[in-house]
Amino acid sequence: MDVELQINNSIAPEARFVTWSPSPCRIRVTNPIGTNAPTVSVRIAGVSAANGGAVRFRSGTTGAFASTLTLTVPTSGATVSFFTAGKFGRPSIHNGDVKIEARVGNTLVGTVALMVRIRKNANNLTNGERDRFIAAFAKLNNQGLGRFADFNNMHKEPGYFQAHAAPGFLPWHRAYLLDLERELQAIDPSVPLPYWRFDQPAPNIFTRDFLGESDANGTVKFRNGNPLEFWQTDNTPGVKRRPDFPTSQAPPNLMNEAQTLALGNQFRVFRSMEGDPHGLAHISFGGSIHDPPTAAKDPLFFLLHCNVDRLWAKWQRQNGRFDPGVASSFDDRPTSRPGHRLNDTMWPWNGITNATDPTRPSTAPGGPLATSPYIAAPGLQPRVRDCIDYHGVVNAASNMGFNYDDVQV
Ligand SMILES: [Cu+2]
Repeated sequence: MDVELQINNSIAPEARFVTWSPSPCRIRVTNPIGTNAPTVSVRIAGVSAANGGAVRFRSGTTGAFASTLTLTVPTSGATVSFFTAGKFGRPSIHNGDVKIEARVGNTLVGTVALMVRIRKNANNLTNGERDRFIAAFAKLNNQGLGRFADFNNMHKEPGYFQAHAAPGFLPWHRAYLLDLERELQAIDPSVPLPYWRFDQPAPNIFTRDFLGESDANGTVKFRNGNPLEFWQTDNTPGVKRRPDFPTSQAPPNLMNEAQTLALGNQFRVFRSMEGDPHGLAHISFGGSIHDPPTAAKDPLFFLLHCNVDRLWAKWQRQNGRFDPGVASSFDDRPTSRPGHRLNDTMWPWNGITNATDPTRPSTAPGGPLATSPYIAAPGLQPRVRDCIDYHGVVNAASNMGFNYDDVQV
């Protein structure tokens, strides 16, 4: 007998990724030889490699997860649903380091390898995780000729007020990071976006093997062989970044995580974190990351913003702020400019330019938001409201498909 295990209801290898949130899965008998019974009892269990990811299961949309699950599967070939989630605290370190085995009695009847793909602290990555990330990022840049140019252009001056200084700041950057992360994953699906915890020392990030070491002139130096050594934006090679703090330490004077999370339990108060710590993290450097219109020229920008998004995610969990329909989850005002109200679509993914709406920039770089092989949300032209319930707490269909290593669901 053989069974087929479908992760995210798909047989495609590109769909074999899970987070802490439940992924819909299916099992079916593909070869019934060995039984005449109408159904068979199949037990599934996760098998983790050393330091690999770990998974758990449940049969329905509610209830507790367990390390094994017994399913009654028709021998006709009809599918049976179940759910798989990564076990919190046990993310993968590479693709396929956890597998699901299906057994009838003691006989192995099916297996599938997958990854618990989770955004992690960049300071703590394995060398393999680090190197796969910078390789994919450098490829997206392709020495200035790649699709990264769109991401740089999206964050330049004309788009400033689409994304900043208003309530949509956090949702806009959440969509922006996901768009970039999906492009990285199209290059290497084992790559999640890492974050820079700017309130803690992160010496491993500012090295020649990772995001580079700044010399006295603010030129970032990479080790020969680091794929970021060919980084190029706006026809200028290299990265300009001059830390105002010793990179063995955290930047001083910005709010730490506990202070940020204590800002208050209403979004309209919490969003002041756009200034401190977010803005202060940016201006703890000279160079391109200092100013919003040039900040996205520096790969570090995306790790800084990943931490901003993580802080929001942590605050959302702490205060239960996932429901876009509840006022405390967002600061929705009719007077906010377009792109910053709950039901507005966001530029540039909506493709709207000042040809039809004078409040929008003259171009909309990059086109629609990147798709995922198995996640429908937040859609090609996300609205602000599509970026709030990011892992599907209120509505499973809102799951954007990412989680953080230290943010429980
Ligand atoms: Cu920004």
